[in-house]
Amino acid sequence: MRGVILQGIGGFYTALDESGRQHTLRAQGKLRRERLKPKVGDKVELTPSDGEEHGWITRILPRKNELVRPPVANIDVIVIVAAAATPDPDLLMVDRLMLNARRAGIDVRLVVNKTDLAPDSAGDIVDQYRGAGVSTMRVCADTGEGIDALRDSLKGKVHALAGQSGAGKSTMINALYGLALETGDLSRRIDRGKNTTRHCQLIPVEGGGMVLDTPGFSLLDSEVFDPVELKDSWPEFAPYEGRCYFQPCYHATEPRCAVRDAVAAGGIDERRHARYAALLDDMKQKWRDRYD
Ligand SMILES: Nc1nc2c(ncn2[C@@H]2O[C@H](COP(=O)(O)OP(=O)(O)OP(=O)(O)O)[C@@H](O)[C@H]2O)c(=O)[nH]1
Ligand SMILES: [Mg+2]
Ligand SMILES: [Zn+2]
Repeated sequence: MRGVILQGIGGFYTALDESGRQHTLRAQGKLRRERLKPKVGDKVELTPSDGEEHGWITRILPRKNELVRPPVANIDVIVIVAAAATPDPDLLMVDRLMLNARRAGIDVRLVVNKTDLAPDSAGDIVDQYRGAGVSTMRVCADTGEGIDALRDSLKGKVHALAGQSGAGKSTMINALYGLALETGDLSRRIDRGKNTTRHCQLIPVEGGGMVLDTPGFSLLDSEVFDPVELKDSWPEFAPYEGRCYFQPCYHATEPRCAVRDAVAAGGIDERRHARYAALLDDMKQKWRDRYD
């Protein structure tokens, strides 16, 4: 029998089988010995419980993509949620999430929430991502504005919401699908000293898709790779590739750089380029330290 893992806590997994039944499972010893750890989103072969407390996961089917933190697999779309205000949007974090999604081979979208609080800031964020190869939407999870269009665009897909703590991911999922996930305001978060959402759970929703709520600050670890590859994840640079004086060019501080010229001429957003340069410095450092 086959199923998909919806959640895993303390070595116990919940899987949904093809007929819509849920199973409590553990990973078979064989998988543990091979250090194959099931992830949320994994498609598995399972043996249902035969009256015991749980059944068994006997095989993990090949993954189309996977992430390390949170440990999830087979995600179709990562929806990055940024608040127009409260909290102040951290666009460096947005760019980091976008990079990690792209490196993992997962389609990515940007949704700006809380347009009720700061419509101008929402428009400004969207402007910064023109040409960045990411579709953007503006919504208000509180009033429901834009929520129908967002739901339509995600129909039938396995989608994960990621982004800053307090951006409104859980509120948005509740508005999209009539759920009642726990949400929290800032004071509550500070009381707890962490995110309101604390673990990952895949939830089947109308239309055949599934949604994954993730805690803020997840999905931020990136692998360490040659920094010269970083620019490949900034589609707005692509039209200028090969036109710089130095080859290869990092498009950061080099003279006679076609990308920097485009930034100066207003063809590429200056702030998005500045964040790229910051992430590049970061990756150069990590690359130098990779054997430490
Ligand atoms: N004004 C306004 N407030 C919103 C909107 N969406 C969410 N909020 C509020 O923002 C706060 C944080 O929302 P959550 O949904 O808990 O945020 P989260 O992104 O899930 O946060 P973590 O689980 O900590 O990562 C709550 O008080 C929500 O009521 C919106 O569109 N407008
Ligand atoms: Mg949440
Ligand atoms: Zn260049």
